[in-house]
Parts: sequence; C-alpha cells; structure tokens
Amino acid sequence: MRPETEALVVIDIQNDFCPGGALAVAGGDEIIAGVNALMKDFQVRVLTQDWHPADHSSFAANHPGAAPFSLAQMPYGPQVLWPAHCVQGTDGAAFHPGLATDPADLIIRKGFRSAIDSYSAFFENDRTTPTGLEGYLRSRGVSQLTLVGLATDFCVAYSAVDAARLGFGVTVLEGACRAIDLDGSLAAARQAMSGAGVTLA
Ligand code: VGL
Ligand code: ZN
Repeated sequence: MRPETEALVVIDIQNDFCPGGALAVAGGDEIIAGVNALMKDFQVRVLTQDWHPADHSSFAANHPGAAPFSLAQMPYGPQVLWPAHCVQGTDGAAFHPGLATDPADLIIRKGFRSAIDSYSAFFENDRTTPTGLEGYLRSRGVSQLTLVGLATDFCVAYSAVDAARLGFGVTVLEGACRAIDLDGSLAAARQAMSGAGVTLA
C-alpha cells in the first residue's frame, strides 16, 4: 500500500473517450482493468470527469463552418475544436461502466464553463483558473502523484505538467494511458512532460 502522501489521479475514463464514444481514443478501454487494480494500492484516489455544457466553445459544432480537429483562436490561446463530447448528464459523459468508481475519494469535474476548456485537472486552458484540486491534495498532505487515463497527449499531459509546475512529484504510467495522437501531439506531450520533470514509466 502506498503512503497517504501519494495519490492516484485517474483522468477522464468516460464512455466518450472509449471505443464507440464521440471522441474515442484507440484502445481507451484496454487500460481499465489495470487502473482498477492500481486503485487498490493507493489510499488517496481521485477521478476526473470531463463535463461540458452543450454550448461549450471547444465543440466544432458551436463554430459554424469549422471542422472537427481544426484549431481556433480563443482569448486564452489556440484551442483544438473537438467533436461534441462529454456533455453534462449524457451517457457519453458517464464513467465507463467497467471503471471501479466506488474507491474514489474525490471526483473532480472540469470544462464546465462554456467559454473555456480545461484539459488539466488543475487549471483551465488559460493555465491560471484553478479547479481546486491542488488545494484538496495539499490539504490532505499529498506530495506525490501517479497519473493514468485518457488521453495521454491532452488531459493526462496537461495535468502532469501543471502538477509538476505546482511542485508535486509526478509519474505518468504510460501503459495505463492511451493517446489521441493528433498531428504529433503524443511526441510533443511526452517532450513537454519530460521537460517539466515528469517521470514517464
Ligand atoms: C480530452 C480532448 C477534449 C481528454 C478532453 O480527456 O484528453 N481531450 N476533452
Ligand atoms: Zn473535453
């Protein structure tokens, strides 16, 4: 059993990111058994849930004429426009039925403001608006994080880099993650994580 100073953070294992979902990540469901097993090793376990309103500005459908996976300029910087996914209250936004959610101490929702996306579990995509997760972990005395989930190159990587920047020790278990890999995004994400001091295991 890991000490109480260590937390497992499970990123976005939701139906829409698994095969058959609106923004399916190849092999997204393959990691679930391993993640469930890993949860038994940790005393602090956090799940994140991508949780968008239907009018969310990261959805291509909300930008007339824009194609899914194209880039838009937002006030906070460039933003990939995604197929509509993880709409609040829909089956796509629910956790995959195979994921053991009962062991979770905290479920943190993100991306619930229409005007701004939030890949990271710590900050929205302006990299400054906090989700509250940092305070939760610090007040529980957590200093080391292990990250797993979907997708390696977006929500996992942004969470890992932010966590390292906040001073947490961070390990990403790549075998318990799967990537979208849009135009080299996986290689870029791995480089960003390594550069931030994240351990890729
Ligand atoms: C994610 C794209 C859009 C993720 C979430 O969980 O990696 N990617 N929303
Ligand atoms: Zn999203």
